[in-house]
Amino acid sequence: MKIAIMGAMVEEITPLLEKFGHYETTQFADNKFYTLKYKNINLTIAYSKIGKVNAALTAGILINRFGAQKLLFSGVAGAVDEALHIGDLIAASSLAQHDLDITVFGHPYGFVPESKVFIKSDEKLLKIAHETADALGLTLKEGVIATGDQFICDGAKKEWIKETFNASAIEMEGAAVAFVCEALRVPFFILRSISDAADAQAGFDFNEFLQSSSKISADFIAAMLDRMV
Ligand code: 3QA
Repeated sequence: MKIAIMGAMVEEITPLLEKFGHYETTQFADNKFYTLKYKNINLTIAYSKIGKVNAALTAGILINRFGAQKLLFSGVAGAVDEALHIGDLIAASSLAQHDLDITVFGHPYGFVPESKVFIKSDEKLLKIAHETADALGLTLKEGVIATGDQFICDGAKKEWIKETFNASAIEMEGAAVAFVCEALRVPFFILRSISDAADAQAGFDFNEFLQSSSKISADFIAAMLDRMV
């Protein structure tokens, strides 16, 4: 079984590289891909760099060049749902692009012709995630994750995204990964741990909690992997 684990920033995958210790590094498309064998799994780990274009490129390479048959994303996000606090875990039930706007032609936000607004995460991977949370005694929330090429640090913008997409959390890569995986028929799972509340304080909180929340997410993904071997 070939599995890929992806993050956007180096901080998001460092806990995983440290956990596995040994890996081979391959350079491709101005990026680095870390491959290793873990039990019966051929694992490739990479961080894409920030944003939807980078995320789509890396997801495509993980699938087409490294042969990933499942893709797990680990990282941090801004909370939209007030019930989500720093360090909490949220799994995407579905994902949408909040910055995609051709509404002047009568289409809903996040929609382009021949596509759709929301992409659903793989049910089997969501089930494994909930089993993992139960086994560890952790709370794993599930909700819509909204993605766009903007670091949201503004209450009004956050409210708009919440209302328009019924989103629980926002970030900058998840929906890009989801669309690539859906088109290439690869089951995916997007996990985020909250680093900030996407409000006026978000820049400060993000810097403060990037590392700790990245670790919470990465540890959970590693535990999930152990249920998949
Ligand atoms: C933010 C990272 C990007 O990959 C998306 C973090 C956490 N809080 C968010 C928010 N709005 C949107 N996304 C997020 N990730 C990149 S900017 C910081 C780069 O600094 C999720 C996320 N409120 C690098 C050093 O210069």
